[in-house]
Order: sequence, then C-alpha cells, then structure tokens
Amino acid sequence: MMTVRILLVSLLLSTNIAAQNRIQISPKPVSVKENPGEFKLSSETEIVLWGGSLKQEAVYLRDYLNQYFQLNLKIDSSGKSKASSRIVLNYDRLDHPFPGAYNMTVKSDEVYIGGDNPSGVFYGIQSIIQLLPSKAGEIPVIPNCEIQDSPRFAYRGVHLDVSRHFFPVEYIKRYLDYIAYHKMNVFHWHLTDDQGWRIEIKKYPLLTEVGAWRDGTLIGKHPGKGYDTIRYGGFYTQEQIKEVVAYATSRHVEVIPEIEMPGHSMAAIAAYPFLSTTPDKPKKVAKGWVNYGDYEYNNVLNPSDTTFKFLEDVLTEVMELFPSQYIHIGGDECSKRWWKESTFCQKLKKEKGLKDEKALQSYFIQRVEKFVNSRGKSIIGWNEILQGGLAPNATVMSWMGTSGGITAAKKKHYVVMTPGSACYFDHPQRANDDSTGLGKPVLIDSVYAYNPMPKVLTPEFQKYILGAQANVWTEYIGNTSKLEYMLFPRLAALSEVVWTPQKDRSFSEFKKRLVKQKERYEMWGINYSK
Ligand code: TNX
Repeated sequence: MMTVRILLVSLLLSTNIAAQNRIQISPKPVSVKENPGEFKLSSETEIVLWGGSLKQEAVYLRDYLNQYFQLNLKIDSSGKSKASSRIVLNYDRLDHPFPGAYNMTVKSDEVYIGGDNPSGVFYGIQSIIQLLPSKAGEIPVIPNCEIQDSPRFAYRGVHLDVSRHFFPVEYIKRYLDYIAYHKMNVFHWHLTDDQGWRIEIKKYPLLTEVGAWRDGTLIGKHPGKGYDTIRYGGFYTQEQIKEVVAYATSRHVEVIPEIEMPGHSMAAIAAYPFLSTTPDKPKKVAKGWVNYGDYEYNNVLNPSDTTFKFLEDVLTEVMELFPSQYIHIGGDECSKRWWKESTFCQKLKKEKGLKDEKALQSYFIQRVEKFVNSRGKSIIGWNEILQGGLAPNATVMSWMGTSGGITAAKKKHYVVMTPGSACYFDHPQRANDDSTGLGKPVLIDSVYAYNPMPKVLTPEFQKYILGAQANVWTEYIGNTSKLEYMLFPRLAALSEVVWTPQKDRSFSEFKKRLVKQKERYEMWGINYSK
C-alpha cells in the first residue's frame, strides 16, 4: 500500500514538474490546464481569422514566427480555411471589466484564441510566443493546454525618460516590443525636462533648435566630477512621433506623452526665456541635475498669460499627435523660489486670492487642466499636483510612496501607483551594483512583493487604483544596453504584479519561471541583469 502511494505521489509530482517545464508563461495566467500532446507548427499551418478586424494581430504573429522560426504562414481572412493545422483568432464574450481577456485552447490540430477584443487576442498571441521554444530555430511545438486569462489592472505602464538621455526612434520601437511581450499596455514617454526638449513643435521651432541640445553632460554621479564638453541631444520629428504611435497601437500599447510644467522646464526656457520669471538673465539647457533653486540658470515657468498661450499651443500640437485620452503634464518638483522672488507672481497671488506658492502651483495646473478638458482629454500628473488642491478631473501618478495615491483615491480621483521602492528602475538592481544608479537598490524581490492595491482603501475607493508603472529615469543611463540592464528582469516581476491575481502570485515559483524568461531575453537580444 505504502509503495503504491509513494509511486502515485512521485508520479503526480513528476507530471507536475513536466507541466511546469512545458508551460512557463510570465506574467502567470489566471488559469492553465495542461493536456497531453502538442501542436506542431509547420509551413502548412494557417492563421485563420474567424473574428473580423484581426488582421493586424495575425500579421504580428506571422512576423514573429518568421523572425524566430523561419515560418511564413498563410493568413486566411475569409475564415473558411480547411487547413489541417491552424491557429484560429476569434472573439469570445468574456465578462471582464476592461479589455485584454482571452481564452485559449491548444489541441494537436488547432490553436484557438478567443479574445474579448483585439487586445485580448493579442495577449493570447503573447502567450503562444511563450509556449513556443525559448531558443530561436528550435522545432516550433506548443503543448496542448487550456488557458483562461485576463489582466488584474487596466493600466500597466512603462515609462522612459528621453530627456536626460536620448534614444532614437528605432530603439523606441524595440522598447515597445518589450513592453508588449510583458503584456504591459502603456508607454509613458517623458519627452521634456531640464536637460532636453525632445518633440518637434511646429509653432515654436526653437524648442528643438535650441532646447534639444546641451553643451555637455555631468560626469559621474551627482554632484559629479564636472561636465564634459560634448554637445549632446536629439529630438523626434512629428512624423517620427506618428510612426511610434502607430507602431505602439499595433502592439496594443497606448502612448501617453509627458510635457513637464511648471518645473523641469529649463530646456523650454532656454529656447524661449520669456517663459521664465527672469527673462533677461542668460538661460541654458541643463547639463546635469538641477538642484531645485541653486543651479545658476535654473528657473521655472512663469504663470503668465504668455506662458499659458505657449502651453496651449504646444498641447494643441501634442494632442493632435497622440490619440491617448491622457496627457501627462508633469507637475513634480517645482521650486517655489522663483515665484516667491517674482513681483509678477506675488501680484498674481494677491489678485487671485491664493494663499501661498503651492496654491499658485494648483492654479497653474487647474488652468492647464481646463484647457486640456476643453479638448476632450484628461490630465495626469505626478503627486505634487495635490499641492494646494487637486485639479477637479486629474489622475494622480503617485511616486513619493503611495500616500499621494491613497489621498487622491479617497477623493475619487484615478491613480497610477509608481512608488520608488518598487517601481523605480533607475535605482540599482542590487547592493554594490557595478553600474551607477540613483538611490537605494530596488531588488527584483521588492518589485515582485509590491501590491498596488492599498489595504487601507475600501472597495468603494479601490476602483480608483488603475494600476502601476515602472519608471526609467535616464540621468545615468546613456545607452541601450544599460537601459535594458536596468529594466530586465525587473519588468517581468512588475508585469506579474499588474497582471496576475494577487492570490496566485508566489515569488519562489516566479523565480523558477524566470529561468525560461531569461532564455527568451537572450533570444530577443535583450541585455538583462543576471
Ligand atoms: C525624481 S520621479 C524625478 C525625476 C528624476 C528622478 C530620479 C519624478 C516625478 N521626478 O525628475 O529623474 O527623481 O530618480
């Protein structure tokens, strides 16, 4: 009896282990059932569209299979294919509160993906990609299985600061690929800051002629060892921006542009000094960290009608380029020194009955919000937009811990969580990292352990937490291999935080799956931290 039992247990264990080896999807799906047998892809396999408007998803899958497995599959848009081996893309009605859910069944002659909409189908395809071998050129077989899956959060973001260091369009597209592989769905593009303005604005050509270039860059970690004298910069033309947005859309990633105000605006001010409180003093695009008030050229946007006219013009062009519902208006770390020293600002404060400079910041953001809302769009800003009173319809991105997010959610404002301790991927991956990073290490363990849903919020307010985001500030990230080193594999951990139900998450089990994910990283040509 005893031996039978041992045998049974070990049999069960070994099938379990086999299952783990065959199906290792990250982020972990909601439910997976493995079945015996497998689906073999061959040049005879067809991608068959039962649901309409899924051509883009089919092309994406075909191109992936072509790139990594040299298979050029036929796409049958009529849905009538009689092929004996097929991958069917279809719609299923799945009751999920927001897009992205899918069902998938793999049988020996058919892979069936039913998404709630094209993005659900796309995520099914991402799961297929992870069921395929993790080494290019191996025989493309997929284990038979049944998967039901849906995202935990609607907002699953990855940010990139292209101001401190610039990354060309071709690389941004790769970045978008990586975002999509992780079933993330927002790219927050930090396009302007003190160290460079990176988006062409037709009405204000100096923003890129002057503001996109700096005379040098800080050497080493702040306060650094002086500055080099290499002219540094770059920007995206409006045509390139459209190209990026289209590319992102085809990967079900929404691009949220960020135009910083009223602080972090030295590049714009260097181009148009009238935007500042000291227009007659010399201005320069910052070469390194702008130490709030101390940096000799530092200033912030003056809350004058001329500035608001400028911002409205800029935002008009920006809103035409980006279909996103959200425009990120920054709002963080605005030194109040300049407004305190400005007679214009003091007069304005009195006129408007504003208590202090924080109230002036609130006035600034609310005025911009009114404009953005009048164009049918919404603003999102860093948690400092809570200062002096939150703009009525604003969404808050909580970076200084989670308290700003909690406060905002309690006021029934939407929130994206991005606390430094879990979501700041510009921080080192480990203690004594050999590469310069900012602040304390953010270990993959802490990323994984993060739960964006604050326990203190009752269900009534929990619904305001839209999700979470990884931030990649690039003060010390000057090239793409370092960028990837900082992002991976922490992004795999965060993707599970925002995708997989909290109750199904286990770090030790995730780490086992990470081995496979790292093999995929090798295949995709990603430089990741070992
Ligand atoms: C704070 S996070 C900033 C960025 C810096 C970052 C460095 C935020 C809204 N502002 O400008 O790059 O710290 O970690």
